[in-house]
Amino acid sequence: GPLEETTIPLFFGWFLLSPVQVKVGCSSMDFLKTLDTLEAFKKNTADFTGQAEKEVDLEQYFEAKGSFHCTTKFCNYGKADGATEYAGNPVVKKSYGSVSELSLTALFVTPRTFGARVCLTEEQLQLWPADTEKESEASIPGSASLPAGSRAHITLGCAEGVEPVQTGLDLLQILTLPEGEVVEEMELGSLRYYGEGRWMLSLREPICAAACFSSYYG
Ligand code: 2AM
Repeated sequence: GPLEETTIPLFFGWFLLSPVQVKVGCSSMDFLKTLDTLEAFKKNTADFTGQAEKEVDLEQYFEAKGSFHCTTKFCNYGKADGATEYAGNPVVKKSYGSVSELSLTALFVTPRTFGARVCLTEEQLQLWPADTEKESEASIPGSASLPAGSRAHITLGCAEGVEPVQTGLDLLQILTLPEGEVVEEMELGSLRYYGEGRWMLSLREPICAAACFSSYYG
């Protein structure tokens, strides 16, 4: 009946607990504020504005997309491939409601998205669907060869008109490129440029964020 049909959520993931929502929000805003004042960034704003050396206010450029979380499986209420299997996986059921620490190891910015890379533990990887990185091979050649968990991220913001699904694709794309040159040593870590408006800051100290494994129905 209709009751059973509605039990699969929009997505499963780790949802940051409220105190760390604030911490991650502040650190990421600090990064944006600094990034758009750097000479290296200012020289390369055309990918954001379409105009050479026009100033960009990154804090205005990205819109927040709901509360911070790291999606494990997008289920689309059961319509996505593998959704039913994932929801029924014993590890998923057993872990539901548990809290663990997410390790945020990098922040990245592209003309489309702003995100944090998440480095999953062996235990957290058990909740990561095996073919996640393979699904994007057609649009991002080379992504299928990346280690499982490479796409794990938190969407921190999206440019106008961009859907959050883009953040993971932008991350995978950066990871398939040769490592960019370090353009700036920042207080938070080393900033690299990957061309076409793609920036990644490897954090000196990963941000530890307590998060609850759960799901979102919307
Ligand atoms: P995100 O994980 O990059 O933020 C609801 O739309 C959530 O599901 C968002 O968090 C979004 O992106 C994620 N999402 C939407 N469509 C998706 C897809 N096709 N594959 C993976 N994640 C998706």
